[in-house]
Amino acid sequence: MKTTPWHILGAGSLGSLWATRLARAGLPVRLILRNPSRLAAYSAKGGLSLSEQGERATFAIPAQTFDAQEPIQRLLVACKAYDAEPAVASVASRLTSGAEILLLQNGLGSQDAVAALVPQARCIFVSSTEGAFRDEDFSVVFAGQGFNWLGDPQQGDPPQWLNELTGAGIPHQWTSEILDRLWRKLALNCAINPLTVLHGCRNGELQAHAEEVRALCDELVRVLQSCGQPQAAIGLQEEVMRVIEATAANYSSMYQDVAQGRRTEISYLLGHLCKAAALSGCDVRLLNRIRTRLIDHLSGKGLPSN
Ligand code: NAD
Ligand code: KPL
Repeated sequence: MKTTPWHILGAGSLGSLWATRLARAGLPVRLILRNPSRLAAYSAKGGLSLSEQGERATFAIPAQTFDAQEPIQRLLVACKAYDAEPAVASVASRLTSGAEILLLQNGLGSQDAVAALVPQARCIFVSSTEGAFRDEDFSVVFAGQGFNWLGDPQQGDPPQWLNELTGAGIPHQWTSEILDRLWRKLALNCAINPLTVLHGCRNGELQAHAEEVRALCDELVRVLQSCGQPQAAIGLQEEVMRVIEATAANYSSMYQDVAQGRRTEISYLLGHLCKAAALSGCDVRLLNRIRTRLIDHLSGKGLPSN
C-alpha cells in the first residue's frame, strides 16, 4: 500500500522538528515553502538539519511552493497562529476530499478560522509542549522534550496514522478533550507570558510578583468557568506556580518574541481570552488592563499589537 505523504506547511522551528523526525523514520515528507526565493535558498542548503543531544543530521526532504500540483491528503500546519489561515488558503485547492489537517498553533482562534475555511477537511488540533528553535536557516535545535496531545473537537475516531508518529519517535496521545488541553495551556500562557514581558523578566522572577499572578489566576479561573471550560480551571493557580518554578531560568516564548522584534501571538492568547470573557459576560478587569498595557508596550516597540 502506498504511504500518504506528510505535507508540512511552514518549515520553521516546530515544522522542521516534525519534518526531520518523520523523514528520519523513512516516511514520505514534502515541505511547502513560502515562495520561490525560499525554495531556492532551501535547495542551495541541500536539506533540513536537526540537532538533538549534540548530534546534527541533515535530511534532503523534497520541497515545493504552494502552487505545486501534487494533491494534499495530510497537511501539518506549522505556521504561527496569525499565518495559519492565509497559509492554508494558499493550498486549499490542492486538498483532496477527506483531507486531514493537523494544526500545531498555540492559543485558540486560528484553528476555528482554518476549519471554517476548509469545511471539507478534517481538522485535528494539536497541543504541543515540545520546544525547538532555529539556529540558522533550515536548521532546527530540539531544545525541550515535551508531549503532543492530538484530538478532533468534532469527536471522530483516532486516525490510523498515529502509529507513524510512534515510529518517528514523536511523543503523542489522542485525546477526546483536546479543547480542555488547549484552554489550559492558553490560561497558563496568559498567566505567565504577558507579565514576563511587562516586568522584563525570566519566568522565575514572577515569584516576586506572586500577588499579581494569584489575582490573574483568579480571573482566569472565572473566565474558564464562565465559558464552559471548568475542567481547564481545576488547580490552575497551583500549576502556574509550579511552571514558574520549573522554568525559572527560562524566558517565556512571548518575552523571546518581543526581545527579538518578532510579532507575538497575543490575539490568540490574551486577545482570545478577553473576547471569550466579554461574550460570556465575565468581568475581567485585570486581564483587560494587562492586555492594554501589553498592546501599549508592543506599539512602543513598533511591533504589531494583533
Ligand atoms: P516559526 O516562526 O519558527 O515557524 C513558522 C514558519 O511558517 C516560518 O518558517 C514561516 O516562514 C512559515 N510560514 C508562514 N506563512 C507561510 C506560508 N504561507 N507558507 C509557507 N510557510 C509559511 O514558528 P514556530 O516556533 O515553529 O511556531 C509555530 C507554532 O507552534 C506557533 O503557534 C507556536 O506558538 C507553536 N509552538 C511552538 C513551539 C516551539 O518550541 N517553537 C512549541 C510549542 C508550540
Ligand atoms: O509555554 C510557555 C511559553 O513560554 O510559551 C511557558 C513556559 C509554559 C510559559 O507560559
